[in-house]
Amino acid sequence: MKKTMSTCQIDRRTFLTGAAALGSSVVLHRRAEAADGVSTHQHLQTGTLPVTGERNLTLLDRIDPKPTLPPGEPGKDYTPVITPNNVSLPWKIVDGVKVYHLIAEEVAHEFAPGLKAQCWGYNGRVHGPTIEAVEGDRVRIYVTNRLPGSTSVHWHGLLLPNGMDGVAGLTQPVIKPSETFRYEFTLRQHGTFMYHSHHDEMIQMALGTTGMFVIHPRKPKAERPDRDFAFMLSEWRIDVGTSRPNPNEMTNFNLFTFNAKAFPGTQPMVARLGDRVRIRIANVTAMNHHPIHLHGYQFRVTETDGGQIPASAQQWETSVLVAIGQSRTIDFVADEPGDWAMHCHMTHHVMNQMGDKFPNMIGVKPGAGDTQMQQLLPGYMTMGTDGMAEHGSHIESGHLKAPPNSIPMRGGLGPFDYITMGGLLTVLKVRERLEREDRDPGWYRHPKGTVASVASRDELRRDGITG
Ligand SMILES: [Cu+2]
Repeated sequence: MKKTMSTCQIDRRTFLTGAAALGSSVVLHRRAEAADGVSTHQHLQTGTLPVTGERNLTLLDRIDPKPTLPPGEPGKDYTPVITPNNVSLPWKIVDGVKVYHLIAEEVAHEFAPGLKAQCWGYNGRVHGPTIEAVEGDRVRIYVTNRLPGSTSVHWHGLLLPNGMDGVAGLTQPVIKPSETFRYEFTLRQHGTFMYHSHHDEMIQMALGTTGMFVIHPRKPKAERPDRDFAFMLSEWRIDVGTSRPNPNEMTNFNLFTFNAKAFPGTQPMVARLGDRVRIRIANVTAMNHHPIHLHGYQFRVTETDGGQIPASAQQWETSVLVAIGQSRTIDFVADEPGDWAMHCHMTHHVMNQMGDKFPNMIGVKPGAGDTQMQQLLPGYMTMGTDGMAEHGSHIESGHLKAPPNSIPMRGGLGPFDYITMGGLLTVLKVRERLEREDRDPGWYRHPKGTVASVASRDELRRDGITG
């Protein structure tokens, strides 16, 4: 037991009322181990600290338990998470405590090539870097406010002392511009969580002040994943030609993002054939739930933000609905090579900067109208009569010019044709061999005969297909 005590814990003894109180925290740990033969962290995870009958336990022990294990180490205690298009927040250990520093500030952010906006984020990023730690770690997070207005940070889903919850006005004063606050608590659970501003929420969150908080289990029940990806879903209103998200928007969002990137700005997930893959998805959009669909695989939904789902209750799915304020974690083995789309299944959420204030052109026959219009407006072209698929490809080919600081309503060039999805679309790239683990391997090269293509006359005749 002594070996696992951190310096920090020793320091914190001074806060306790005496040896009896210290003893009780040790007993607490041992009891938990003895009770079910598993480990303390599972009790901690559910928040059901086995305190019944512990007369010597102080209130401070209960609301702010001290760490009984050394800080978790990447590689040894967990497989570090990959946040596509983002990074994990660096930390250092001071007296057994993991120390982080978040700086809330204005950030010039690119959503996809061609579209930049002045957002609010942390440490030069939108969203903020992923905070990554291990169950049982004690974390100390400094938050410096370089925004023009006051702010605070809430640790969404975390079990912690009330005064560390970050709700400005309710559990703490606001963090004024140029002030730095200290948050400190012991992580009593594992799973996928978030952090976000909890002051002037509608404005600040709409501008990007959110991030992910991943806590790895101290002793995982299941095998560790080989690839562990984390995504935060967001939605924005950025009118064409403007350069700041409009936080007043209530319903008509026109940009939907994975880690604040819209396709084709999304960095793909890369995995080796046979890898155990975990994908964590968190949603702090303002108004929408997102059913995220992965092609080519069935996966198990293994965690909610309430912790691991017992194996007997895990469902096999092909889409997972992530409601606002929730996180969901899915696990599967990447046993099918290829480029597999992962996207929100709400079709308007795979659009970029789409307006809805135009007439329905489906089936309209312009006839000589285009030629007449071109006399007044050179280059005029009626669009949308057979759908909107051509919009992006017209821009790509130079037939249409995108307005300044905007991206096509849909997609980007794929290996075969123009991909008519933007927004909440990314790609899982599974390969037999990877030259570089962290590099996009390019488009998948399909084995001969495995790509859908125009049917030949012989094939049609052979199978009796006419018309
Ligand atoms: Cu969606």
